[in-house]
Amino acid sequence: STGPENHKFSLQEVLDSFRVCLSEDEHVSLERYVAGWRGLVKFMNSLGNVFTFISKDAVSKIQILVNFLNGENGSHYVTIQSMVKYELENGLVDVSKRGTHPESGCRTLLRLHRALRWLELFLERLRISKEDGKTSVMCADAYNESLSQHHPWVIRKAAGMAFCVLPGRPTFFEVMNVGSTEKVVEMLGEAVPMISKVYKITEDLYAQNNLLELP
Ligand code: 1PZ
Repeated sequence: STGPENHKFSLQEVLDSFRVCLSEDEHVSLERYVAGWRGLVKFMNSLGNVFTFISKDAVSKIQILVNFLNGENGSHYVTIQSMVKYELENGLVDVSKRGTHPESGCRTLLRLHRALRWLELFLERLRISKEDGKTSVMCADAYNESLSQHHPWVIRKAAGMAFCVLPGRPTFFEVMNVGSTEKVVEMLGEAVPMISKVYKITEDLYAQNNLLELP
């Protein structure tokens, strides 16, 4: 394969995963969604060790989904839509409180889905930021507007501390390995609407099935 793991890392390819995970009829490929998350984790790790407590959680959620994909019922996990249908029809989801299925595909993906909203908001702030923009502030604002609402106090505190040590905008853009600032801005201009679309499709699917508050 020519995935991002085989040569110099570029955030462009990672964000491309979120474009190619959508089929024409708006089904979301779970394998490609997960591949996108793998790349994001890799990117986050390249920012420094302080982010490992965040990436560890993402990695364990990615692994849960990969296990379903590679498991004997993998054929039901081809798209997010088929996963939801299969798990609900077979009573594989703890719907109101944690019980016999604490690690369903549906609840696991919901955590990544909520984080995807943070990513969308953060990347959009980054895109429109000026040269002296503070990544830590953009990151915190995006977080407070989205993911933080689903986190207890202790996690919010720890996340806030991690944001403070985020590298500045120039380093951040460099680590993306996309090219000049203009290139990064252009790339983000294409990537953010795709992420937004994947987010919206998943959100609608979860809303229709009453899955937005899964424990
Ligand atoms: C580039 C800077 C990275 C900032 C990332 C901003 C998000 C901060 C999130 C802090 C997560 C802390 C660790 C664990 C949290 C879990 O409790 C929750 C809920 O899962 P549960 O406990 O119910 O099983 N996990 C999440 O909310 C998923 C968090 C995934 C974070 C992925 C960040 C992706 C970063 C991409 C970098 C460009």
